[in-house]
Amino acid sequence: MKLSIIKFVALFSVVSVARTAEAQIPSSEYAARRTALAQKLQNGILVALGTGEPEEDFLSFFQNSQFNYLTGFNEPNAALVMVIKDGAISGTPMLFVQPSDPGREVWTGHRLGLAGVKTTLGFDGRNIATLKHVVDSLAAGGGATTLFTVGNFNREPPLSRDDQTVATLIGGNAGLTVKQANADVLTLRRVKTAAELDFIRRAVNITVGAQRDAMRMIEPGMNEFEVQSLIEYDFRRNGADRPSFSTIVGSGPNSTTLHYNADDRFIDQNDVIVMDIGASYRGYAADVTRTVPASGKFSPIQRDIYTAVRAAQAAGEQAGKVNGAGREMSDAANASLDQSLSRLGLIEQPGATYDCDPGSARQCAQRSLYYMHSLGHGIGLDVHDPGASSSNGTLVPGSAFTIEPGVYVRSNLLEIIPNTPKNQAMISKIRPAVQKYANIGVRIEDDYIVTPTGIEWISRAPREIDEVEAMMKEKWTGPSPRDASTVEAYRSTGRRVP
Ligand SMILES: [Mn+2]
Repeated sequence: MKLSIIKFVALFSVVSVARTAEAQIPSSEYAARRTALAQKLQNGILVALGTGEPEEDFLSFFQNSQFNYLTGFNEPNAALVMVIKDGAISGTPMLFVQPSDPGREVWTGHRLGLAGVKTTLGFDGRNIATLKHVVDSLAAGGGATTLFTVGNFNREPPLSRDDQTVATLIGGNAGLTVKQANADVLTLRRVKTAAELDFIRRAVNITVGAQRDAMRMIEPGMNEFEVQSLIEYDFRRNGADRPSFSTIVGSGPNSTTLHYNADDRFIDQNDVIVMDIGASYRGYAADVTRTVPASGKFSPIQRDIYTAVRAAQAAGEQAGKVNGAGREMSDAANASLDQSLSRLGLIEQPGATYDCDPGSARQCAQRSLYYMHSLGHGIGLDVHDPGASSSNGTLVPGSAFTIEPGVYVRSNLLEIIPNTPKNQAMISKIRPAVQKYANIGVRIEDDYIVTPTGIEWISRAPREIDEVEAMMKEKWTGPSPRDASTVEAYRSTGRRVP
């Protein structure tokens, strides 16, 4: 079913309603971000492109993170233009937007329009239809030779929508050189402000609540989708915009697939279930994983793997220091995992390697047969956000990141390893353990922020074995009651802009 959009302009009188939209983050903070960007770019014209209208009807619009970071503006088909001279913004930044159109707004919702952009966000509001014309005159009049661009660009064909827009903008402006400024914006996004950290904390708290509810509800015979739906219900009713990535509820063999998200298998009594989930709150992402036994009690073999992963996570946590190297956390987690995997017979010994290509040219850690991702990543506007993490960078205050070791024993592991003499020798030793632990996948993922005085664990869902089992024993009486403080927090941070 598709509705066609009909213009109703003639039927509706134009009434301008005063709006009291507050920015979720103060306008002054957005202005400071633009000032910092101007300082990096020094001289030129900056054009940052917002996300277009979704091509299919009925899909929700979400502004891209780069444009959101610079403007806080949440309507489609917008562009930010600012002239930068000697590291400072010259004049008022211009925000090119879709003009008010009451007939169209009947279908797609309220637009701030040119005047609203000025009063609400402090930009010089312009009609998006005039973008090319204005860039032409800036290029001709101001003597700028560089057009800095922020948007979604492909390095090679097919050209993206934003590539095409930039091609149009430089058409006829032979003196203008295009330079992408995406990396400069990403650099600014590495360190989060207090307001950003507050939203990350809320996203994480909502996600922790969903983990607790899921632990209470799970029982064998349920489908993964029943668990997924409870989690996403908890997200939205507590004010989350949406899941910050596809909800992963993977039971049994699915627990060993890293990005499994079909979420449609019936859960067996002997399964573990990986729940890798995150709410997005006012644009900011959480990312928290728990792994639980369907039976409510970890079996001895499930306990073996779980204990190994939890020990690696604890080792990573302990190695983290304010202003230290993220890499040290990874190294500590790897060393811990090597000890555990060796003890369980899953690798030959700590530090052991295998031939990871058939020509035996490349050696990989045997650990990576079971743990093939990095220890963590930054979180922020994107679930994989720029910034220091437990894998790399320097853990400066304002960093927000995950620590998420895992061990995944795939049942066909030994069949997909290159067939070389060295690997055959390894396989003969590890085969019994691989068969013993087949189809057990465990990931434990928590979120942290770096303050001036320490690294704070902010995702306090049950995670020790006894805590998880105790939570699963709680009698399930339905979703957690409505949390008035969460709803109030949503109200007090203002509605999204617009
Ligand atoms: Mn993650």
